[in-house]
This record gives sequence, C-alpha cells and structure tokens, in this order.
Amino acid sequence: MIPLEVKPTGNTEQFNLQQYLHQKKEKIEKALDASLPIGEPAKIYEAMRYSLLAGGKRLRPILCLATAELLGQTEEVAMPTAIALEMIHTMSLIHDDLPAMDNDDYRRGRLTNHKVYGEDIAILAGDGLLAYSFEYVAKNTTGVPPERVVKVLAILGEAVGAKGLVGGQVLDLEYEGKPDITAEMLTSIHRRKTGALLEACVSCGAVLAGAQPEDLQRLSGYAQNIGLAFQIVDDILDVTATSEELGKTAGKDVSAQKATYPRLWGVEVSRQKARELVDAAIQQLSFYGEKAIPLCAIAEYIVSRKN
Ligand code: GRG
Repeated sequence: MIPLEVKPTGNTEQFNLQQYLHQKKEKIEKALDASLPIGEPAKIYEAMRYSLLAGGKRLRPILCLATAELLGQTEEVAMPTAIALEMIHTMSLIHDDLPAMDNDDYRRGRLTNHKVYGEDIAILAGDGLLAYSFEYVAKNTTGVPPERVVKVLAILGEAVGAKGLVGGQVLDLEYEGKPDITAEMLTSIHRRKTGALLEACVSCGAVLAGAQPEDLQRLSGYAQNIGLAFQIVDDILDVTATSEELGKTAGKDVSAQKATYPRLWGVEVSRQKARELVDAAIQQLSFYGEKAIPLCAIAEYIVSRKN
C-alpha cells in the first residue's frame, strides 16, 4: 500500500494506488482482449493482438476512466474510448520501433512487432489498430448524447495527426543527432509526441462525462503537466534503469544521440522539474477536493514509477 498525502484537500487518508491501478488494469485487459477477436486474414489480427495484449502500464486508458469517474460518469460509458486510446498508443509504439524510426528490437519485454511479423505486417498492424480505434469508439459508445462521441473522435484525430503524435515524431526525427537543442524545442516536441495523447485521455474522459469548459481547462492543465513530467521521467529511466526493468533497450537515447532532459539539465535537476510539474498538476485539481484523489495519485505515480 502506497501512503499518499494528497495536497489539495490536505487529506492524509491512505489511498491504495497499487490496488486501484491493479483493478483498473484487470478490467482494461479483459476489455482489450474482447475488443479484437481473430478475423480474416488471421495474420494481421494476430499481429495487432500481439502488441495490443503485450501488457504495459495501461496508463492512458486508466487516465480516461479516472477522469470520467471524477466528473460522475461511469466506467462502462468511458471504456470503449479508453480501449481506443490504448489501441492508438500501441499503434504509435509499433511504428516508433520500426527500422525507419527508432529501430528497436524489444518492447514491453518481448520482441517488437516487426521482429516477429516483418516490417510490412507491422506497418499494417499499426494502421489496422489506428483505424479500428475510431470504429470502436463510434460503434461501442452508448449512454451519452452522440455529440459527445463526435467530440471524442475529433479529440482523438487531433491528438494523432500532424498537430500531435505525427508532428512530434517528425520533429523528433529532425533533431536526432542534434542533441544540443534548447529546452523549449525539446518541450515542444514532447508536448506533441507524448503529451498530446495523454491530454486526449483526460479530455475524452471529461467530454464523455459532459464536462463544462472550466472543467476542461483545469483538466487540460493537469494533463499537460503530467504529460511533460511523464516524458522527463522516461528520459531519466532511459539512463538509470536496466533493459530488464524497462522491457525495452535501455540507454537508447544516448546511443541514438537524442536530445533528452537529463542531457540538458542532468538527472537531479530533471527529477526536480518533474516533481514541480506533478505538484502543479495536483494543484490544478484542488477544486475537486477528495474526488480528485485517484488523478492526484496517478500524477504521483508518474514521478515514482520504475518503468
Ligand atoms: C502513424 C499516425 C501515426 C502516428 C505515429 C511513431 C509516432 C507517430 C509517434 C511516436 C509516439 C511515441 C511512441 C511516443 C513515446 C511515448 C512514450 C513515452 C511511450 C511509452 O509509454 P509507456 O511507458 O508504455 O506508458 P507502456 O508500454 O507502459 O504502455
């Protein structure tokens, strides 16, 4: 049990984060498995399932569910969107690992998709997951006015496209081998490459719950802060954790001459900045009092995680 002091409410009641994450993860794993049965041609379904069901922290769907619940929506209503977010995230990992991108052999403790199925099928598995994520939200979201579903689809599209993941990845490739970029440029890359999808998780959960504009503003502030903290910690773990702990090749940023926060600021200052961002994220949720404990605890987890 992780004792957490949740600052906005001054509440020192213990919140069992590990149990919370475990319970959410169990439901998400079941829903992911059920979302994608093997169809024809079997090879592409197998490749999609190989990466989708390979484990991972499931942070993105958990964020979506926790946000929806904060604003009074049920887990059931938000689950199709939560599943779609994990499909999109998995697609981005498959494509990120390709030889034309980061060229990685391991992900989530197993061989990368292209190492098992070949580059052609891995590209198509990512494409299949991306297309299916939109189909899945549109066909399976029930119990909310259709306008909310349309808004969710628009948020997902914006987060994946050139304003989000795609644009961030293009900039990331452009700056490879030029590790001396400014902190501002690094942050602008990661706000798109990593932050946009994390923010979409929170915004989609909020929209499904019928959030007011002020809710969306507070929650986006929270999401932007944890998004950047998440990436700083990711960079720190790349130089401090082992490949076994990470389930992927450690030290990859250094060997690929990537600009990272530890390279710019050193590990200790990077840790401090991540801590400050998490404190700011928690502060954004003070309005919600105790109802925000799960999201505050998730923010704490982002800085304390080991993989
Ligand atoms: C093809 C439309 C299209 C988009 C893809 C490849 C790409 C464009 C973008 C790369 C996005 C990317 C992989 C960003 C890194 C984000 C990141 C830090 C991932 C690690 O997330 P974790 O630690 O992983 O949550 P698990 O395995 O726990 O889910």
